[in-house]
Amino acid sequence: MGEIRSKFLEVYSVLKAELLHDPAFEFTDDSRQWVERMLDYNVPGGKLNRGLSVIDSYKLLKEGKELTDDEVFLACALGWCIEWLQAYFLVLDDIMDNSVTRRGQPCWFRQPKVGLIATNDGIILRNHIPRILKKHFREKPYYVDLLDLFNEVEFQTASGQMIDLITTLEGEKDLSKYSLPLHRRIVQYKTAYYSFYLPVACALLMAGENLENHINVKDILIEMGIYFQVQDDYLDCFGAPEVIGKVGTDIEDFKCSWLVVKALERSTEEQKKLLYEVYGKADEACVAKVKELYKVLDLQGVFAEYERESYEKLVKFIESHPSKAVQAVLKSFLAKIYKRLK
Ligand code: DMA
Ligand code: MG
Ligand code: MG
Ligand code: MG
Repeated sequence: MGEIRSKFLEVYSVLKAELLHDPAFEFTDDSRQWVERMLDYNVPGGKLNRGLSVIDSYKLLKEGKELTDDEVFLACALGWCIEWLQAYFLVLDDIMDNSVTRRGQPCWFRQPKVGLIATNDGIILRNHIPRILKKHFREKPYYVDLLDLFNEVEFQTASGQMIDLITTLEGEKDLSKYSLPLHRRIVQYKTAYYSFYLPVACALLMAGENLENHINVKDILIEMGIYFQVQDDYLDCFGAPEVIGKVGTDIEDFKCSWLVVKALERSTEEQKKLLYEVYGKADEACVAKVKELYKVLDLQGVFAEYERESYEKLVKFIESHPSKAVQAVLKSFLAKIYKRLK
């Protein structure tokens, strides 16, 4: 395991121990065990890309200067705040998307004795973030900006989730509303801000920067986040469940996925008619028909082309940035996700 990764995981244990002894709550053995199990189940089991990116980005912004132990700890703590935010969104997303597995194990709400208690666990996860920030950042000059950043990004993500969900309302399912601009709007809000802008924005604040001076960095990261969610949509159908750790539900859920938008664009009238009949049904045969059509329309090829084009565009966009340090941050991000299989 990389040195940063093991340091990062050490900090998880520290933060967890602090939260399990939070003086604002009189824990009983039962309640402490519940929170510990809930955290271990939902927070550290992912790729940790978002969290680790804070440390990577901060290092690159410091242009090779050795970080102090304190700086490493703080960058890790911010990274974990993003992983906590992600855990909160995923616990609730899996309920709303009626998903079965996540990160190679049953979704939290599917655990015996959890069920809809998972909604409150989501709220607990969300509330841990300001507690971590208060404990470790209260005295920092950028504390208010940090709180504001997490609040803004949470709002943007929840708003993206809302538009993702209301397009699938029973009785209002309408494929004719699905288009690239709608898809873009959904994924920009539900994914790009928290997954891409947030880690870099955290690193910039720690480095003493004013976020208002970095609007172009934000624009590049949003484009990268959109590309990342197109990959997620693609993997939902074409990824290997044992690699991505989850079984796709976008077709059953009538999601405005990049794949269905592309399928609509490329279908003949007859193929469209079929899609209108079978898309969004929790029925194996219907799902199989959608997947068959995706194959006939060569969406795998269309995606490969999209992936190549996006990569080239992003590299050009990054290279237009005046700062080499910022370019390095953005390029390291892009390298992590290009052609990802999970
Ligand atoms: C996820 O969208 C967005 C958030 C904010 C969790 P999604 O439902 O496509 O994610 P996943 O495929 O991981 O369930
Ligand atoms: Mg989901
Ligand atoms: Mg979802
Ligand atoms: Mg998905």
